[in-house]
Amino acid sequence: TVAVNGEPVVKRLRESIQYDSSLRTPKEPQNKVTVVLGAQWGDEGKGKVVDLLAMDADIVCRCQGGNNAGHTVVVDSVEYDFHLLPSGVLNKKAVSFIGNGVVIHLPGLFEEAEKNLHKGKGDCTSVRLIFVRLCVGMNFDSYGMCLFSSLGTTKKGIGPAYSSKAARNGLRVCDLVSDFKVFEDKFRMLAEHFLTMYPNLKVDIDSELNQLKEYAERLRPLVTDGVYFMHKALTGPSKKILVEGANAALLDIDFGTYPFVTSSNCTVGGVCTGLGVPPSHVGRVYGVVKAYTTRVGVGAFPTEQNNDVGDLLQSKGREFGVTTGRRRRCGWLDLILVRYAHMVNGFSAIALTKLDILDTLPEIKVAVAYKVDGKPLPSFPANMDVLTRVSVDYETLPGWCCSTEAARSLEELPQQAQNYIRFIENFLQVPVKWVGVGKSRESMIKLF
Ligand code: 2SA
Ligand code: GDP
Ligand code: MG
Repeated sequence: TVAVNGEPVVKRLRESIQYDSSLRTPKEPQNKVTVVLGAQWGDEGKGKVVDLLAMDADIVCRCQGGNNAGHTVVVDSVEYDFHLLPSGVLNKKAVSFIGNGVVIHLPGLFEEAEKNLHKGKGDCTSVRLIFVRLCVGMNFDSYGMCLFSSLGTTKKGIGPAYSSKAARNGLRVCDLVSDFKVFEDKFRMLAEHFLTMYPNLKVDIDSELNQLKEYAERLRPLVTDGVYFMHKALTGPSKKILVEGANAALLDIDFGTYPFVTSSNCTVGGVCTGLGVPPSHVGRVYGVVKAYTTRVGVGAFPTEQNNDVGDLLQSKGREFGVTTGRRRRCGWLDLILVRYAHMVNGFSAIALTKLDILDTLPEIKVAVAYKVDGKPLPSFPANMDVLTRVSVDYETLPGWCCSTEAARSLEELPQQAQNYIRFIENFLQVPVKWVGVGKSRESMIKLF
């Protein structure tokens, strides 16, 4: 023991430590986050569901992905498309928070904020917080997409940005808003690395740095340490916190149709790692399911319809990529795939969107089993060769052949449409909480 002022330190400390019995009493976590996730291959209508839930939210967060995402919100006939900003940004009272799991393209972020500001209703002054551990996607990252282009990516540099993060030479917002000289050195090293990998790449390093210096100034007042921010929000007075997933379960880097996936975890685990939120604070997890299936990009798609049905879904559903304008591939609802997404995410309930797009079909098919070589598959295959070879067993349900667009309650939907909803609920053993019958906020029927 060391003596300080003649007293033994160890003894003095021991005497002053109290036994806190309350620590042993289990406590309910205070605030929980509500999560909205895509349950298929993306573009299920997450933006619309988030906008709806964000109307009384205090904080709206993005936890993964980047500006590959394209989330549409329609309010008073004005259409907004969000790529990096959370779709809840239209609620001026809510703070928008972009978490560390996101890869951020700074020119894209500022352009998006300005574009929406000019649209009239979109007021992006509520975008106040950006996590300091967030990775910055560089302009030259998109060049690296030549590596990934056979996967049908959005060419937004998502793969290279996450690759740099994993390779530990990524640049983060905390670097950008700190000593710019240190950032500059790191930036030059990363640029050299890309120039070595891609000798044809042209990078004007000095002009990139000048631009980044400007962004650093604009960004600084928006930046905070997200772990402390989220902790305070979760443990302080009651707050409604919403998390908007980007992309979807089948595009998840671990659980999706690898390698035809994106580079982040789009399932519920991405909420914890992408925001610094402990699992005990994850509350309701809503899965967004389109009433049929779409996929943009390359990869197996067992229920794809390369026929009149696929064309009808594509044209009536206006299935074009929000970020790239690519035509989306279309097919029947695949409940094997959605059930798999539910296994990973544990959905509390489902938002079933775009039911109105099925209005004119006399018969509607739903995938209920996969077979390979005539034998039923017990699970959703991890191997893409197997997924390409599956034959699909369908349940055929009668269509309703009338418009559902004006319906605002379950009872106002035709009986066949109600049966379609019940069939999905019963198969998945998850309740359907909302049904979408149009693009606008109002055309979302709440079932309970
Ligand atoms: P990336 O760019 O590396 O993330 O691409 C990898 C795969 O992930 C798919 N992906 C998407 N799928 C659906 N929607 C997305 N967002 C945009 C939209 C897409 C667009 O809302 O429409 O505009 O094309 C999205 N982002 C990534 C991608 O198609 C690859 O299969
Ligand atoms: P996200 O990426 O999941 O947010 O979805 P996208 O915005 O990429 O694509 C969904 C598209 O469907 C958008 O154009 C939405 O406006 C539209 N949409 C969403 N819900 C419905 C619905 O219930 N009915 C119709 N007709 N369109 C919808
Ligand atoms: Mg989308």
